[in-house]
Amino acid sequence: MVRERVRTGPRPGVLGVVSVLLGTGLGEVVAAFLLPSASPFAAVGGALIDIAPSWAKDTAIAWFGTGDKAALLVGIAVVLLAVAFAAGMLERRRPPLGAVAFAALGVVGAVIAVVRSDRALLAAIPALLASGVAALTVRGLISLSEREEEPERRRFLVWTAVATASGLLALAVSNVARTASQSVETIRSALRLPKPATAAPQVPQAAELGIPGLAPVVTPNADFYRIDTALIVPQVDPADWSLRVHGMVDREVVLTWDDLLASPLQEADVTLACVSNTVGGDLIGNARWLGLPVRDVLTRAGVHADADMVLSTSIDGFTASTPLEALTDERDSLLAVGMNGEPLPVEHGFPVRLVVPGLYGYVSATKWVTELEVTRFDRATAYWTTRGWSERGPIKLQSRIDVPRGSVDAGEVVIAGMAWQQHVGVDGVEVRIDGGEWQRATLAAAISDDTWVQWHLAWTAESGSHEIECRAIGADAVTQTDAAAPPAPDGATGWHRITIAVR
Ligand SMILES: Nc1nc2c(c(=O)[nH]1)N[C@H]1C(S)=C(S)[C@@H](COP(=O)(O)O)O[C@H]1N2
Ligand SMILES: [Mo]
Repeated sequence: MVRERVRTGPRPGVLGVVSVLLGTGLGEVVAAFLLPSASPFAAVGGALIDIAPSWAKDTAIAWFGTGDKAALLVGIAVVLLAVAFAAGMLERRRPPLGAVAFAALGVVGAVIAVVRSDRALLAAIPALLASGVAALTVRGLISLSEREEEPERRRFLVWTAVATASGLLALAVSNVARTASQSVETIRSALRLPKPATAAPQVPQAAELGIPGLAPVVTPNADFYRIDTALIVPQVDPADWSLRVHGMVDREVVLTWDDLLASPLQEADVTLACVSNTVGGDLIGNARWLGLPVRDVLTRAGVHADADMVLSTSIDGFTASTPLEALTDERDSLLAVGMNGEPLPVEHGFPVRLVVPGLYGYVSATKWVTELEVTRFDRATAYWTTRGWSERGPIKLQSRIDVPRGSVDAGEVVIAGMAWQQHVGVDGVEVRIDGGEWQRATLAAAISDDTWVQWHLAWTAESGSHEIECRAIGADAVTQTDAAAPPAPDGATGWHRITIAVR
């Protein structure tokens, strides 16, 4: 027994290093996509730096140059790998102490990441994942390495190779993802957008009822729904961005970021909605957008009289087909650069996206937009229209009950919700309880016809189970239909119906 242990040499230490490589690799990938500030490498490395003796720090700096950021990171990596090596040796001699050491390091890393990050518990995930994977890997590989039989030996070699390769690959992926996202987010957060040439009127105070549980009439960017086909959010540097307007036009126009910002910008409150929103669903949000009217660039290009559609393309290849008329009529269709007073968040299309009042997002709201092709509906289709969704996508009249939810105490209860039919407007909302008479709810002040509107109704609730339904009446005097339709191909219809238990 003792002789065998001596014979193993440095191999367990190397396996410790492989395990840490795999663990931190996976942790880094998860952090890069989940929450870049929770990088376990940075967290654990930072902790090691804090506790490392100064001679170690000095040696690392002496080896790798004069204390710049890269040298510091290399230094952290060296210390981390040294600890990994030691933990591997320990695991061989006193199992499972090596694995326990990794787990402890992970807990320390998780605590540090949580403390350093503003997003609390989520930040613990990458470090815990990294240390868990490292602990399991070191246990598995070392116990496999002790088997002398041929199939086990081969399995050991294969697993060691797989773990090493996966760890290196994961580190490379996370590195690419992080450098890309950090640089564009850095550029974005340093940006100051110009003031609008045409400002939107102030949101009336009476547009916000302030009822707990009711959606706010202006959706904070952080809560705004997000829908797109992008697996990795495109990272577009405004300096590299341009918009090409071509197709059925008199002259091609290329607009740069500076051109765009130098143009007179307009502000507009517009509620975006997804065609996939189900009755009562929350794939809808309202924001104050700042941008250049699309009409202006189309006028510069000179649109041909027989064109009837604009095919917009994003940097990642998504396309949307928008009726030309919706971009040239009086409505506030924008090449938007701002959302609620800040540059577009990266996941909402930074630096430039389309916003068209009255149309579902799939036919209008192209994020990271780089191209407008003026064409015809009988000549081109777009991403979703090629997949069976309707060519035209006007937003349908809808209403939703936000409160109450679940159960309430008997007595005075506020029923409240949202109603919308962008670019047409909402005239009223009716509510009925247990299939009784329709009662007129009170509408909050509307921001505009292009936005949703809040509504409320007082209800004296008696104990038992009750069904509440709502329906809107459009500004065109048409009442919302009860005919149930699914989202495909052109938007869900039907009344929102909820059941409430009254105690
Ligand atoms: N580039 C790109 N833009 C896109 C999409 C997409 O998949 N890719 N999805 C569209 C759809 S279906 C909707 S509903 C809106 C959603 O915009 P949001 O994520 O800012 O809420 O974006 C639209 N713009
Ligand atoms: Mo959508």
